[in-house]
Amino acid sequence: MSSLRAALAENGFVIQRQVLSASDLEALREAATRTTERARSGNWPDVRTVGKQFPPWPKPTPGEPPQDGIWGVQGLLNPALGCDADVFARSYFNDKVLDVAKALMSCEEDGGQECTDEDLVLELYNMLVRPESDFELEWHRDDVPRTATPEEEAAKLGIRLAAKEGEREGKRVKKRYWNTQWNLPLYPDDSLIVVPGSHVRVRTPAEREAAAKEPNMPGQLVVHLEPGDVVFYDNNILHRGVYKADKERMSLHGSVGHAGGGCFRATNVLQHGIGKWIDQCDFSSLASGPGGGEKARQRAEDMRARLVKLGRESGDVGYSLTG
Ligand SMILES: O=C(O)CCC(=O)C(=O)O
Repeated sequence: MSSLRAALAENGFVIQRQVLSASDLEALREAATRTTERARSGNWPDVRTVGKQFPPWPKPTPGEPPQDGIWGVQGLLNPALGCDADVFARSYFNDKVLDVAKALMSCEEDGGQECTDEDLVLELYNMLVRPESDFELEWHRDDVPRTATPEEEAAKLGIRLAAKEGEREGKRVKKRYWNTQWNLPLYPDDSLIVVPGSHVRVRTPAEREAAAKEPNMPGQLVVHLEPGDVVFYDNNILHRGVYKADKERMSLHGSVGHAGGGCFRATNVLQHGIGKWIDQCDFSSLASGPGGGEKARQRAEDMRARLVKLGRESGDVGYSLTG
C-alpha cells in the first residue's frame, strides 16, 4: 500500500484496475442511466450545467431540461434518489475504494499514523456525464485560482519556492493528504487530462501563458480508463476535462476526507450544497447484501456524523473558485 502513496507523491495520480465486479457494474449502469435521464429532463435540482465549470450551478426549472444541457449530476447519496442512492452508496463505501483511500491518507513515515475507518469523513459523490454538445473545462487546480502568484500557488500546494533568484521550481515540504478524490467510470473513459508531477510544483511560465483550454499542454497525459477502473488524484494537479457529445460518459466522481484535516476541506465539500440533505441519508441498506453488514452501515453513519460536525464547526464556507 505504501507503493500507492509513492505513486501519488511522484505523479499526482494513481490508477487501480478493475475494482468492481461485473454485477456491481451492471447495477451501477442501470442506476446511473436512470439518474442521468432524470437530471437531463430537469427533474433533479443538482446538476453541473454546460458552459459553467465551477459551483454554484443554476438550478433547472423543475420539469424543464436545462437549456444547454448538463455535464454532471450532483448528490448521488441524496436519499431523494430513492433506491438508486442505495446502489451508489454501496459503491462509495466499497472496501476496495476506501482501502485505497485510507492507504493514500496514511502517513506512517516520520511517526505519522495509519488512516483507519475511525478517521474517514464522508465527502462528495457526484457523476460526470456526457454533455449533449461538446464541452471542455479550462486547465485548473481545484483549490488554487488561475490568478494566483507563484508565491500564493506554492503556499496552497504546500511547497517551497527555490530560494535562488530566477529559479521557480518548487520543492515540496512533505505533503500530508487530508482527502483523496477519484473517478470511477462505468464506460471507457478518456476525458480527464493531467500534467503528471504538476501537483508538487508551481506552474511553469509556459503553463501560465498557455490558453485556458490549451489542447497540447507540455507533458500532458490523457488518463485512459476502462469501466470499473479507478483513478485517485491530487485535485490540485494541473488538469482539465474534455467531453464529446457522441461519447458515452458516466464517471462516478467521489472524494473522502480524514478527520485530522479539520476545516481544511470544508469549502471544497460544503460548496456543493451537500449540507442541505446529508442529515436525511439512510444507509440501512448497507447492513445487508454483497460487501455489506452492520459494520459497513455503522462506518457509513460515522463518516456522515463527522461531516455534519465539520459543517457545524465551519460556518459559511463560500466557494473555492469562480467561473
Ligand atoms: O471530468 C473530469 O474527469 C474532471 C473534472 C474536473 O476537473 C473537476 O470537476 O474539477
